[in-house]
Amino acid sequence: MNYYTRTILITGATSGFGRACAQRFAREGWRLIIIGRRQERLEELAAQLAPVPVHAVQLDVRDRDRVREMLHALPEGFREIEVLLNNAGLALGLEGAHQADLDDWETMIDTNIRGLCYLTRMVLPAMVERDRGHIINMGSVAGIYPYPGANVYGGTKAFVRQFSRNLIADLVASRVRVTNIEPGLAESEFSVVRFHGDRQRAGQVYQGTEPLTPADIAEIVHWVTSVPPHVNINCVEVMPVCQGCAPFAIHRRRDTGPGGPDRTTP
Ligand code: NDP
Ligand code: 8X3
Repeated sequence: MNYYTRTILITGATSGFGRACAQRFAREGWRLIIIGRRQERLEELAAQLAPVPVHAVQLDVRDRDRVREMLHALPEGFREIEVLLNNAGLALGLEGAHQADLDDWETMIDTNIRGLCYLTRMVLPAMVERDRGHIINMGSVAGIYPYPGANVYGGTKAFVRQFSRNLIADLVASRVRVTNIEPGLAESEFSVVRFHGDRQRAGQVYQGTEPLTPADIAEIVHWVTSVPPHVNINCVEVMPVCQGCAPFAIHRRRDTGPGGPDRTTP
């Protein structure tokens, strides 16, 4: 137990994994910087966590200048960030690549990749200087395994996976740790966001399953920070027991005989 001597910055703390992580680290006596776009959620969480020291900042991680300003304006007691949890992120849509909304693609790239890079690049120098720190990125099984409709979302998480490994390579001479957490099916607001607010469709994703919970993920995030300082957990891939990996998909055309309707002849 440390009594408010260590600071964690959590992006996307207004819901799901981020909020559960804030609650988990608060229980362990960490100081918290919590970030999200929904101000009322931030206030609600800060009130719930009192008397834990919380610095709440309404911020869109896609806004590079505001990320910089936020870090420069950190109040006394919150300036030494020991853990950066790059959790803010989203999937939008499940359409095939030929039908997907290009604006959705841009939002995912800007949030899951650019936002994560801004925070990492701006927080990292002080960690290297202190020779102490931990970057924890929220990847996904979608960054490892393909599935229909994951197109750009899976691509952003594959970026997070390789970026995390490359950070480990860059930081090998320092005591700064890097971990990529790669969860599978987990119930949060994730699917409501993915389906643009369609709660019924989102509910169907979890119907008849026992998905991971945000508390499960928070437990893992806390665990990777609690191993001895010379140990780096590179990545954690985690699924609920009810999830597995699909076989390769093979599409068989109905009529493949000579001259059949699906046969392409010049
Ligand atoms: P939620 O939708 O419950 O939470 C997402 C969080 O990200 C919210 O706090 C939201 O806050 C924040 N966020 C989104 N966009 C921005 C932005 N531009 N700036 C700042 N904050 C932002 O989903 P989860 O908790 O499930 O997702 C958290 C992470 O985990 C994501 O990166 C997701 O891809 C990943 N993940 C989720 C899985 C799942 O099945 N649930 C599985 C694997 C990975 P606000 O709207 O207030 O800004
Ligand atoms: C979220 C998990 O399988 O819905 O990253 O893509 S999945």
